[in-house]
Amino acid sequence: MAHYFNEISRTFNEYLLIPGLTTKDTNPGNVSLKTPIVKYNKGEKSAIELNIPFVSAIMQSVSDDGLAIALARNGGLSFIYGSQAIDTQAEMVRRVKKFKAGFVVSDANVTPEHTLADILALKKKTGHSTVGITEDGSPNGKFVGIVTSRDYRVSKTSLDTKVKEFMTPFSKMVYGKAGITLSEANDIIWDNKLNCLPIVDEDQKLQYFVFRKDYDDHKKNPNELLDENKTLMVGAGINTRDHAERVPALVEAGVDILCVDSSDGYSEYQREAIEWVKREYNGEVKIGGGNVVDKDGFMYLVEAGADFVKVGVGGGSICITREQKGIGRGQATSIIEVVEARNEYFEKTGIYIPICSDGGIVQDYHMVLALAMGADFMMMGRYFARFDESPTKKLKVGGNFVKEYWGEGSARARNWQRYDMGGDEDSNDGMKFEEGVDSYVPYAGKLKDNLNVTLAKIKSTMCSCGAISIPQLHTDAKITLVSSTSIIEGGAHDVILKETSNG
Ligand code: RVP
Repeated sequence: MAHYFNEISRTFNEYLLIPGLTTKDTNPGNVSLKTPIVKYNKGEKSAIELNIPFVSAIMQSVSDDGLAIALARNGGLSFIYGSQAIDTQAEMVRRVKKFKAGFVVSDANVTPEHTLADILALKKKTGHSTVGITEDGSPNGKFVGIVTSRDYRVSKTSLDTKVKEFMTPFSKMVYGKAGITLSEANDIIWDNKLNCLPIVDEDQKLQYFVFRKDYDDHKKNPNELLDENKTLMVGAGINTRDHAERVPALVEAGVDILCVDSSDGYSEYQREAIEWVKREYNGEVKIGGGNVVDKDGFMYLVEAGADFVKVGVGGGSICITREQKGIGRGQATSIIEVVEARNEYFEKTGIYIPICSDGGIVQDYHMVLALAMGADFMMMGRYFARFDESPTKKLKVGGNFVKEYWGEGSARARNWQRYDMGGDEDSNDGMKFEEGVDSYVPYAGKLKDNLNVTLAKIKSTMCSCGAISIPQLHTDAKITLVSSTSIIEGGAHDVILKETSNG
């Protein structure tokens, strides 16, 4: 007979937190959101700790190098999407590892043979008025000059004027030599009253720009997630088909942690991939597994050697796996059961396995619920897709700004490896059916601004629960199920809302 689970499969929306004692020390300023991401032994510390409990989803529409840099600068970590060629994924990882605060790789570049019309088009596209002029028009080509808005007057200069006729040529420029520190670069900027200092190597190739406005940029990011060499940390998604080629390229690019990206992680393919990585790198390369939703799946991945386990099937905002295959489980129930298994395993072995809650987070308080239920960090797609830093297009639809957001199981992503069930079907031909949708999400602006509000809410909720750390929340949280009528009570009700209120 089939196994029946006794409890109903529930989502975060069906729970609320009950306040705990808030002491005078339990204030947001004292709250630490540090959290382990890889397994560790009792009494020791996790080899990688996040400064905020967020990772971004392994998705084309979410995690490229741009989002990875923004998130790591704010204390979290991105897993660069694996549904792309090995070399482009490795290149994204490399760009994050090479990122130096205050040193910007020029994203607006043309050759001296381009025209003012090209400069104006580029300015419109990138929003940047400083254009690097290189011999081949590439960001790191031989540097021959610079154009800023002070070099031309649209009303006076003809649009077909060649860049070489109005650019400030290299011979007249103050520049810094590759290898100088940010503070040395800033001294040159101040001494010469510059707005922007190009950094050039010994072959006169353009490396970076340092801008006056970024002078104390790094001081604004006290939470930065850095490795022991002070470079930003970054993760990457892998699949169970080409890991023998992909993993070495990612490791060589400097990746800090991997995660097997699969909609159903309870599989022999996944076990073999994790074992392969552990064997090949003597356990030194960190790798998470998933996704699972019960004890059996969790234990299977732990025994395979996973450094963390990712939980969630079918809860993602763009995910239609439950409708298409009838597979999945409410996110809250999944977390509760897997956490129980993790705690038992810890009791028995003294090894703590961090758990990542993946998908289905809608409200900020869902994040606190996920943590309170025992998750150590959470993976989000929709949340991050809304920001400037996500890789997708910003559009205006029906008078509102939106960003594109599509699932890895949608035809658009063509990520058949994530949904592959093995066998000799010709999966390379593409997926036979979709498990995700192509959608829009409301545009929300800069990652940092939104994150600051979210983190303030999380800290405030934790203080209400009487917890100033995630481990304390794990042990002290009090959680209740809510009835559907009490959900109505939770919103503004029985009042006539004014148009200006955002209720
Ligand atoms: P959400 O944050 O609710 O947008 O969910 C993101 C998660 O959804 C991802 O981390 C992944 O586990 C899952 N996903 C991604 N693509 C798809 C799909 O196409 N079905 N699902």
